[in-house]
Amino acid sequence: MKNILFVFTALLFFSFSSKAQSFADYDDVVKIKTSAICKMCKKRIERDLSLTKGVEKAELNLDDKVVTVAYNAKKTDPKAIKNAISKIGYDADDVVADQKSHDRLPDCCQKTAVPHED
Ligand SMILES: [Cu+2]
Repeated sequence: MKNILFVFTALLFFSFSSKAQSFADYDDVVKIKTSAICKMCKKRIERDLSLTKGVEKAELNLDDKVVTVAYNAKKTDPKAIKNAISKIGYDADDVVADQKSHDRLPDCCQKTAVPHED
C-alpha cells in the first residue's frame, strides 16, 4: 500500500512539475507575430500549435499578438511552425494566413474584425 501511495505521489509531482515548465527550460524557442484578434484566437492558436509536430509549448500574448513557441529542433523549425499558424488561419510574421483557413474562422476572428475583448 505504501508503494502505491509513493508511485501516485511521484506521478502527481511529475505531472505538476512538467506543466510548470517555463520557456526558459527549453533550448529552442521562437517568437512569431500573428494576426490574432481575441481570446478565441488565442485558444485556437495555442491548442492547434500544441497538436503540431515538434511543438512543446505555445503561449500567445494578446497585447502584442506574439506567440512564443518552444519546439524540438529535431522535429520542426520556425518556418514549419509559421506555416502551421498560416494553416490555422493567421498571419505568422512574413507568412500570410492561408486564405481558406482564414475565411473559415468566425467573423470576429478574421483580420478585418474590430479588436474586441472576448
Ligand atoms: Cu478571435
